[in-house]
Amino acid sequence: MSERPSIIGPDTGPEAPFPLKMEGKVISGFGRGSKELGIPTANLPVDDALTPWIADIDSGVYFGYASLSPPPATSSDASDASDASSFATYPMVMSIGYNPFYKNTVRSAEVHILHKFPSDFYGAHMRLLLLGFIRKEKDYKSLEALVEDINFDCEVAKNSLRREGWAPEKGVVVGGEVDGKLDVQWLVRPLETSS
Ligand code: ADP
Ligand code: RBF
Ligand code: MG
Repeated sequence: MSERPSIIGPDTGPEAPFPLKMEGKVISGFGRGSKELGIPTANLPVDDALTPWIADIDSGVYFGYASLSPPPATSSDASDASDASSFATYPMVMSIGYNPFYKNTVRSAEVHILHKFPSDFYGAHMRLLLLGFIRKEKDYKSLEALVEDINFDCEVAKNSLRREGWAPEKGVVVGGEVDGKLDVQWLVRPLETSS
């Protein structure tokens, strides 16, 4: 694998055109067994009308934060803010594109959340705050090479997000250690109920 940076962007925080926002309900993907590879990806519908920027950005790998409502229950959850109406926030890596390895004909948006969940969350409302671009999407000679690159993407995201300029205040990100300055209000604001 060719050398690539293990951290993205200046310490001060995200730069234009970021942050970019996207939200929707988690749908079934291509069912290719990403989960069996250890990299489940929560898919969102790609709707150019709701997210006009998506048609204009490069296909490739992005990173940032995802929030989920309702977040799947975890055994250590008793005291945190994960009731049915609130959002929990996690670091994520995301692929936007045609997955040349699989030669898709429609553009997909799929998110691997850097957190181990005890159960699936199809149908949950997911919000995404994209903060940076890691690399363009590639074709691969083998599944192993694809998985190796994705695992490196996860490390890049973790390294990049654990800086003050890229992290919200402590307590907001599940498992987060950094007390940062990033505004993630959009991710956790209450869902608008259609009435
Ligand atoms: P699909 O082809 O339906 O997208 P995947 O094998 O990619 O199937 O699995 C995705 C599903 O796994 C998500 O929709 C979600 O419900 C669940 N899931 C569990 N853990 C994670 C995680 N850490 N990141 C993303 N999705 C996860
Ligand atoms: N698919 C590709 O064909 N090329 C890529 O470069 C690529 N990069 C990805 C990066 C990340 C972080 C993720 C989560 C997925 C990526 N995918 C890519 C999509 C991958 O093919 C898809 O998740 C499969 O379902 C994995 O089996
Ligand atoms: Mg998926």
